Amino acid sequence: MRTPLIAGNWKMNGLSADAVALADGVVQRVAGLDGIETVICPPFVHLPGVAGRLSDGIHLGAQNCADAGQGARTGEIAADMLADLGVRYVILGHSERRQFYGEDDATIAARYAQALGAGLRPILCVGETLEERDAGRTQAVVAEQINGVIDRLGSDTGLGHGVIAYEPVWAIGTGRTATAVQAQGVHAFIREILGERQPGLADTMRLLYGGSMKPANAADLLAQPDVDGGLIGGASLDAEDFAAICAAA
Ligand code: 3PY
Repeated sequence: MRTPLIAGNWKMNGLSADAVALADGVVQRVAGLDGIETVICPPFVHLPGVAGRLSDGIHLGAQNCADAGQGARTGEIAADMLADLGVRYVILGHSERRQFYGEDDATIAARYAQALGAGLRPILCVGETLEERDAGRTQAVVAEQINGVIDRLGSDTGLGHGVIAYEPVWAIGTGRTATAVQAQGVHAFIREILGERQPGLADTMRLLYGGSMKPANAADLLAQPDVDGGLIGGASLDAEDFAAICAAA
């Protein structure tokens, strides 16, 4: 039995007062919901402010972590610094990181290892571009992104501590969403990959759908047997919308 997980990716939005108000709004609406786990991932600078507002079952997440431990890495944030603030989850390999900051499977794997070392739970994002989907390469791309991380982690991967988010790039920030059938198809394929890598993992690892999930389409997506939750972009900036998605999980 996989507990549904709904994570809000606030991206680079909000000043400190906005972050606290949004966190309060989410806690107010979501705290009473049983049987689901909720994560909110504010920008780094708002983590301490938001940390003080959360309640049971609502966890703190970060949007990235460094690919190395503390030291000479100007502008980066080490995984243990996040753990120290009470962060439990960390998004890794989001398509915006791959697209705008050149992150590839090697750096994402290094970040993943750092996250595990600090006791964080990585949310590994994978997904194809529209060109790749149109060329029939969705499965190849997703498999390459997952195996590209697992292969670099070595034998005791600790993969089961993490979560995978399937986020088709063409559905991120575009308002377009994969249909429930498209999402289910890729999620089922990801379970196959996991089963081949580690027996048992296919049944236990949670797979989230991300890419313009909103109250209007959440129930349909979340009803799919291999969709265990969502990584929510724009709709996570509205406490009511985010809570409605949580309620649908
Ligand atoms: C989106 O829904 O746009 C996202 O990028 C979620 O991470």
